[in-house]
Amino acid sequence: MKKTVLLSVLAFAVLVTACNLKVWEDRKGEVDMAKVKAAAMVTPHPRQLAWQQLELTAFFHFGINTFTGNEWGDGKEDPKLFNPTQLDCRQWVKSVKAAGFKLAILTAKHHDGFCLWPSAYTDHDVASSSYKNGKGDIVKEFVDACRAEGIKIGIYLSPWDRHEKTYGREAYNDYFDNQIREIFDNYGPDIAEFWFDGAVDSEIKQMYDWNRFYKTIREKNPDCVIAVSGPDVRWVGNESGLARESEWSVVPASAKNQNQIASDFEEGGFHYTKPDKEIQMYRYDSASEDLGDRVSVSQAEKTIWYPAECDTSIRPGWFYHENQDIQVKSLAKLMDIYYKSVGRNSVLLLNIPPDKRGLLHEKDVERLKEFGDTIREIFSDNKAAGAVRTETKPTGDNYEMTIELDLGSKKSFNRLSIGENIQNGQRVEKFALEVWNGYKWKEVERSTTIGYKRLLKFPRQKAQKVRIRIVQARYNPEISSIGLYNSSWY
Ligand code: FUL
Repeated sequence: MKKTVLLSVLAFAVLVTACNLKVWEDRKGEVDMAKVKAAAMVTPHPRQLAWQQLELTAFFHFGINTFTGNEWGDGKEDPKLFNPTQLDCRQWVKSVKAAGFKLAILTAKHHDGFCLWPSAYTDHDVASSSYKNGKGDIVKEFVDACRAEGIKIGIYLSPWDRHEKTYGREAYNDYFDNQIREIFDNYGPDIAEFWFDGAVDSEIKQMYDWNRFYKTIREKNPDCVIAVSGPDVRWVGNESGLARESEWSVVPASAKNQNQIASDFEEGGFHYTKPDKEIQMYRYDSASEDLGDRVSVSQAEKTIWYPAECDTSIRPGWFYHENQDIQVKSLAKLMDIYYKSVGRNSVLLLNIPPDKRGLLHEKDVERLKEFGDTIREIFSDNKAAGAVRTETKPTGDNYEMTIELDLGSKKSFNRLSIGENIQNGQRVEKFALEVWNGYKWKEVERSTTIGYKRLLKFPRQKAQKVRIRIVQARYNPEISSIGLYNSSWY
């Protein structure tokens, strides 16, 4: 009996060690150190930095689908169906604000082409609906609510339009560009994020004039980030809200415009970096696990700052469906998503779909509150606040260094929050958390990238001295923040 227990303990220890070692395993492939170092020098544009610092952003999928029960409308819906009875955008915005969200994005036009504002360019809009006898304007109510609550404004416009007759022709580029202008002129200019969905499932092929749309947005508000099918913010590659174990904000330039042609948009001029065919060779799929690693930046002609956004819905669907009221994600699930998105160098974009009344459902509101309260509770008491910090100079080809914290007295903690000064780039590739157990340093956890923020969960430790050991970096590491927290549940 004793032997079995001993063997199981041993097997478990071997397994844990093996898993730990795997974290630092390098992908096989050619590495060009000059390119790796060059990637460490790539820095964010101020608008990208401001966006990264938001951490939590909200998505509101609301439209004709809310009333038909569809996820993708075909554009043939009767606009009269759109009729929220108790619309209150203030309630949406207040709920997400209370949970710590800093920006909210509204689906002003989804694939069905139905516009939530009275557009001068189509009749397939709120002006043809029953809502306020066609006198309503959801986009206006939404931006007013955001401004009143001090929440940044985001607008989603689907390039794929299943209603608009010009779709598939050059004239559609005029239509779409006009709508972007209309949004900025009527509801801007303080739109902080513009979201161009990459989804399309159509026989009709539209050649989008992306550079024209980007130029319009830059003209209207240079501080606005353009996301997904845009040059500033990258879709993480899944709709589960999960970033990669190693999430790089510096990636090959060919990762841009993942779903479209690989045109390269730059301030002051646009050009095609390579013919499409060649790009395919080094083209990284948006879901590729290796995006941004040493091998991938070594193959890249050029690397760019293109940080990841993790989108997911609090329910199975993006739009509200009554039968999903019992499928609102659990607090545990949301917290797991938080650690694997915000805690992995990404921004979380969480969708909470307003219902037919035009309100966030009570269940979702309650879950949002729990989510916000839990994050606040865990991360409000930093055990490393006021710690004495000493660090060694980076040495060798791997820029190894240690940062030691003396907490003043023994403290208990089981969460680490660590951040790099990304204004100067993202550099750390491998690091470990260690604690002084009285006679030697004990390794608690190994991890890879840090970037803007990395959160680690590990068994509770009690120690006065804590050390971050940077094992491998692309250039001199600059660790700007270290927090230690003690969480009872999540
Ligand atoms: C996808 C769309 O097809 C979904 O309906 C949803 O809007 C999601 C955020 O993006 O591409």
